[in-house]
Amino acid sequence: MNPTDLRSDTLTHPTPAMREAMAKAPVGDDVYAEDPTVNRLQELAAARTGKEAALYVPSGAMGNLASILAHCQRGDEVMLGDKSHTFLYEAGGISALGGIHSRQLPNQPDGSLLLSDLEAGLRGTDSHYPPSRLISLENTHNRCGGVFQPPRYFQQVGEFAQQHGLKIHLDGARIFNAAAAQNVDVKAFAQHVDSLTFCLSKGLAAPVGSVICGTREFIQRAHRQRKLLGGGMRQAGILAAAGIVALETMVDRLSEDHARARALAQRLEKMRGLIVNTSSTNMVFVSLADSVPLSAKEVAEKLKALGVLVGVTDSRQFRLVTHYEVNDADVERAASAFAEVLQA
Ligand code: TLP
Repeated sequence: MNPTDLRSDTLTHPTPAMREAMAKAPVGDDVYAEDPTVNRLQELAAARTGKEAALYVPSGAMGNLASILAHCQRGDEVMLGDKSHTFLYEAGGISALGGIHSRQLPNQPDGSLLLSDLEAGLRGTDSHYPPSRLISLENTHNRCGGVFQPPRYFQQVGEFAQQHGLKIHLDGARIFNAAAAQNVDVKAFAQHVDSLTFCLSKGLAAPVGSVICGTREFIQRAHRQRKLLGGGMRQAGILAAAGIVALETMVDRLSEDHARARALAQRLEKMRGLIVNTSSTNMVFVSLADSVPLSAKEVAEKLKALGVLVGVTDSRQFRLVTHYEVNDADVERAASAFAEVLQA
């Protein structure tokens, strides 16, 4: 029996339809922009987000990095959340490779940055300061619990950025989850930002890749950065074909993952020894109560022995992520395994 893998939605495998599309995909050299399948994916992504153009990149981390490098010069400052993926989990790429200074502002429980913090974070023109150039947002917000911010928030930050001559990048790795949770179109977010990256290889189940979307001129600059980072791929249509299937067939089912995350949270919150910290979209963050003598790592080992894999986010906390390969029986299996390990 396959394990129930709740560690991440990145663990999904390509669907049979994706494998078939990959096998049949017409391909060319994408560094020459001659791969018809990559070109089709990029056109589809641009149309979906309401942007002029799009660029296929190997990963979400490269999407964010190439975008931020395309917006900023060395020494420029980006304002971003202290719990943002770019700040915490992208190996410090923006500073290591771009010389870009990061200004970390506190992420609020919904993953947003307060307008008052952005205002206070603005640098003046004094030559002591790095120039404020960019605001980087994240929706859904991973480390804040898979939580989401509404389109209205993006409108407000968009107006603020315009007033102050700043650009906005959105790490929309899971932007389709944010849209599904609020029953809105992704354009509702995209229209207020200068660039966004979304991932095909998370809840949408494609094996590889993310897409950067923005103006044609911005995408040309991001294209140069992708090359600089070694992300220019050749017959990448083999991979992009799965991305097309992901966009065309996997977006509308995301609310199923959200319903299962809710069902799982409801089961877990009734258990002695567990505290559900957050449950939103396809993620549940849950902590061990003080009464539990085991660490999260030890509990995770015991769950593994029962066929349930969970993410350990700190010494007392887990992240559980639902996705295409998690069905109702998996939710039941995960809840029962927690009950057995904690004797709750
Ligand atoms: N997130 C991964 C881990 O790196 C934590 C996960 O399992 O959730 N932005 C956001 C919001 C992400 O959650 C991730 C991946 C990325 C960017 C980076 O994407 P990849 O892994 O494709 O580089």
